[in-house]
Amino acid sequence: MHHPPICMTIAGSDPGGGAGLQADLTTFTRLGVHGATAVTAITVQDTRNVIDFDVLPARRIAQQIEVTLADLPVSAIKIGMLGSAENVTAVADILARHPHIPVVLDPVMVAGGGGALATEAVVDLTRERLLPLATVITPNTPEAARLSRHEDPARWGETLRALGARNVLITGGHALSEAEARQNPQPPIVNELYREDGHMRRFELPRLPFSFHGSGCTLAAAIAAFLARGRDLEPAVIEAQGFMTDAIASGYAPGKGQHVPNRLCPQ
Ligand code: PXL
Repeated sequence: MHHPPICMTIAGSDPGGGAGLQADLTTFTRLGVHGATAVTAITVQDTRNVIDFDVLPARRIAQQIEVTLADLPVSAIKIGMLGSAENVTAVADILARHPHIPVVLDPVMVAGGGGALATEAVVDLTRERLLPLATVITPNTPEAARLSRHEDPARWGETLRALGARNVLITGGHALSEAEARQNPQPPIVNELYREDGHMRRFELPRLPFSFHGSGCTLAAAIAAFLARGRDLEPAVIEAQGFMTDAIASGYAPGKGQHVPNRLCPQ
């Protein structure tokens, strides 16, 4: 029987529905892709900040992924919060056995409101084990600095590619200095795609004067959805950025804190 393309997200839960696997599933659905999930962590947070979280045991996460991959023809995998070093290892071991499935890795370190979602050990193992398995990684600028261990932003992209990520999309949504933030209108968001052919392509997206929760998850999930629909990497990135621009432009604050991208936006 015919069915939509299938994406799997390996991610943590955000009860407010703004980020994490809830963001991934709404993005998949909006983009016409069936969403499968492996839950890695249960966070307790509101639209302002993370209050607490529990991480599931690595064995339970591995089971969710393995049972699903044995049953469903998953066309792309998106990875978000993994929560523990053991989980990074377990996920890397499984991905290494499925080299034909494209992987979009969002190296989640902090929540939109600033709360830590990854330990130093998680960052180190992500660097060593997951980067070499990723079709594309989507770090924001603080994540790119931490993963590459480079102070010079001009070196982040190529360093991350040298560590094994096939393509690197460094997102500039977090990059405003205080002086830039005072400018009116605000400077655009600049994303840089370091491609596997060694070339870099720069994209400018409009910036809105709000702090967003779930934008990194949404972009990475949209790239995975377009890959599952059969796009090559660069067209998938371009279409995902177009979707993000619409979602951000019609974003809203569902609670008392940050805005979320409007993933229900018409396309
Ligand atoms: O956007 C990063 C992120 C990923 N995963 C979970 C989150 C967040 C941000 O808040 O809550 C579960």
